[in-house]
Order: sequence, then structure tokens, then C-alpha cells
Amino acid sequence: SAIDKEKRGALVVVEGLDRAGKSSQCELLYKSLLGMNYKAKYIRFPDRSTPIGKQIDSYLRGDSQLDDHSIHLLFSANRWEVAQSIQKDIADGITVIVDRYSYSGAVYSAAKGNPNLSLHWAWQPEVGLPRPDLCLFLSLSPEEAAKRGGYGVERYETDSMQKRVRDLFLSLLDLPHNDEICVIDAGQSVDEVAQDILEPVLECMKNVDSIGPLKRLG
Ligand code: 2DT
Ligand code: MG
Repeated sequence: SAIDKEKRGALVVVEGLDRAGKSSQCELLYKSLLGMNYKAKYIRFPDRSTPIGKQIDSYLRGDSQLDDHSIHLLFSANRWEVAQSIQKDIADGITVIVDRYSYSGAVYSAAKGNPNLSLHWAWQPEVGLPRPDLCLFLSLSPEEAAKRGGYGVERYETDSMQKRVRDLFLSLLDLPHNDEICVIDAGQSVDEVAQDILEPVLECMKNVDSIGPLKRLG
């Protein structure tokens, strides 16, 4: 209908630990939305294809060393370089599904234990970025995670790092201004998780008009 045509898209972020199933679920969600004739896009961070993304990729693979603050700001810059195109897509009625976002950004850097890099410091470069209408946090117990095969070889893919990341993610969920976060039990079957994700996403897409224009992270 004409009304649907004027509706903006929703900004939907999927977050969680490594091996929680984020990428598979983003792919399924994307296909479901297209199958229902919605306009949708699927993007991920880090976007390793840009010049900044290539520096991030090299760092994650261990091919280069960077100061903790410096790499942190590159991850943030990697989001800022597409912030305007996200806003444009949303205005054009496209629902944008994002695989990792500012929450991963703040949490992974703060989990390194650098005494000069607090969670508070790590959040600041994210302030002003497009604010997700909905953030689905795929929650997986350490026991479930352990059953899912080994980690890869990239930086951060260690038990001790993942444990600190998990604790910091959970502390983010408690913040009062993060009411867009919805916790999903990622320990269920692929289909069950997909169903638990689709419901709040459709609800969010239906309600974007009452949410108003896309907000910014504060
Ligand atoms: P993938 O395995 O999803 O490609 O992530 N990371 C990610 C950060 O440290 N900061 C960020 O801002 C983002 C988006 C999480 C590669 C690793 O990069 C980490 C895992
Ligand atoms: Mg990974």
C-alpha cells in the first residue's frame, strides 16, 4: 500500500560471542525478509573490504601489531565510514541487518584488560552513530559454546578473552538506556533461534513509525 511505501526501514543489529550463530542467523533473517517481499540488506562489521577494514583484517590475523586504542578507533571508523549509507537505506525503506556493531566494538576492546581502556572510554567513539531500533543479543552459555567445536586462529579467539567478553556483554544489558536490546537463547536449534529472532524483528518493522526517525547512539 501507499502507507507501506513511505515507511522507513528498521536498523536491526545481531550481537553475541563468537560461535553464537550470528552470521547464519543474519543470513536466515535476510532471506526470510526478502521472501516476505520486504526490502532488506545484510551488512557486517568489521567490513574487511575497505582500506580501514584491510588494516583491521591484518591486525586480527596477527600480521600487524597496533596500539589497543588505535585499533579500537579503526573499528569505530569502519562503522562511521558507512553511517551515512545506512541512514540513506533506512530512509529508503530498506531494513538493514547488521552482524556485530558498537556493542562488540566496546566490549572486545575493554575485555583486553588494558588499564587505560575502560568500557566507558571504548563507548565514546560510538556516540552519534545510527542507533539500532532493535539489538538481538544471541546468548550462549560457556558450556554450550564449548560443545560447538574449536575457535579459529584469529586474535581474541581464546577462552580467557571470550569469558571476559561474555561478562562485559552481560554488563551492557543492564544499562538502563539500552532498552532496544532483546536477549535470544542461542542454545536452541537453528530453526528455533530463527523463529525467536523473526518475531521481534517483524514487530519492530511494524512499529518503526511510532518509534519515529532513526535515533543516534548516546
Ligand atoms: P568476526 O569474527 O565477526 O569477523 O569479528 N571486533 C568486532 C572488535 O574487536 N571490535 C569491533 O568493533 C567489531 C565489529 C570481534 C572479528 C573480531 O573482531 C572483534 C571478533
Ligand atoms: Mg570470528
